[in-house]
Amino acid sequence: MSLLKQTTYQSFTETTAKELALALNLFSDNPELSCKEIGDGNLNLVFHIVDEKNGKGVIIKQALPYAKVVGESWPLTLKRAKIEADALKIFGSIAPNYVPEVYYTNDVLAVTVMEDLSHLLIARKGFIKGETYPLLSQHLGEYLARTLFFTSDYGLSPSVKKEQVQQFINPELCKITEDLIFTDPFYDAETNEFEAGLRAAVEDLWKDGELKFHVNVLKKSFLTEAEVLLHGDLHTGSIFADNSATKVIDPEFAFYGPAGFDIGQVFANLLFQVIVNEQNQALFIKHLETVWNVFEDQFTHLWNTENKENLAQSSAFLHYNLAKFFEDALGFAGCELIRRTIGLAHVADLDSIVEEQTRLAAKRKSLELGGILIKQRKEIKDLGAFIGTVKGVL
Ligand code: SR1
Ligand code: MG
Repeated sequence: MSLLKQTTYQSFTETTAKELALALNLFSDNPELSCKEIGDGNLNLVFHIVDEKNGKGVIIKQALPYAKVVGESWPLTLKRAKIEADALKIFGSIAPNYVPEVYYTNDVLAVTVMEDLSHLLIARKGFIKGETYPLLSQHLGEYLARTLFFTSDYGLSPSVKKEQVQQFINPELCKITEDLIFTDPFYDAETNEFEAGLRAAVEDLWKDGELKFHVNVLKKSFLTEAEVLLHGDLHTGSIFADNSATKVIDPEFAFYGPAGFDIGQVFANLLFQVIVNEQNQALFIKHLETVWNVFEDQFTHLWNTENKENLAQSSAFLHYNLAKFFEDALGFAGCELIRRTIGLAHVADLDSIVEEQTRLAAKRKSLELGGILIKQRKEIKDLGAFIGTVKGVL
């Protein structure tokens, strides 16, 4: 039976991925297709299919019924493939420059076929190789402003927004975040993973009642505040880039949540480079500033020109929202810094540092900065204070 008509799920091999690409007629006549599984994320299979005749390629992404990073003992819903495809379509219509084009989706096979981005590199990998991607923060600021405004109650009508809230109910993937970002790193959970040299710092964190109070407040916001459609996993492993282009991929964690969450994940993952990349530290601090400045400018513009809610068009209410997003983003960034250092699913920015004392020092800074951002987010009122706080830890 043609793969296109299949009524049950089967996980793909390089051969079946190629069969699907052929059945979809995505290539010219008699293509000579090659296929390679290139997925290096935590959850999915990713096939890169190329017509060797002309170099044209597509990506086929397939969700596995379990979390690849742990194995079959951690079952995971295939529905995430539909969430991801739907989110790519919505984000693509709002911020087309920054989202890959979707060619085909199949909910039974949990498959999305999309634009080949293999001319770009995953930003985290590029950073570790020494790239700095000068336009990345401008692009991310614009992506954030457009996606967070146009999916809010103010960019959509409240009734359309409520339909989207329903469409993006994503309990299993949200539970991963609730556990791995907001819960497990703050007690002696089995999922945690850290080296012996960090134990004292980690135990201090587990004993810090004030920190745990603030993490509870942030977790409550994540659980309850349906402000905007979030990407939900916007770290630098979810971004393809080169010196002129930026594409945001992998929104399988998408759901309606607090706007500061996506901004905070971008902050935290740039902060890892601020911490580890002494040579380019000033450039990554500039990236942090640019993300927020561009986001604030463009969100303000959209608020003033595209707002569906007349009463909301007040500068005081706009500034109330921006201040809330900023405060939340600092807190969420703090949680991301801590979880990527001692929880499940680390970042190569830290783990690839070969020299042990240098690596441990970077990880301690990440934990310290994370704790400060969580506890002092209300006092860190603006970008200048944020950067001052970061520099105080370096
Ligand atoms: C079991 S999933 C672990 C992590 O991988 C994803 O990319 C998310 O960041 C998640 O927290
Ligand atoms: Mg991902």
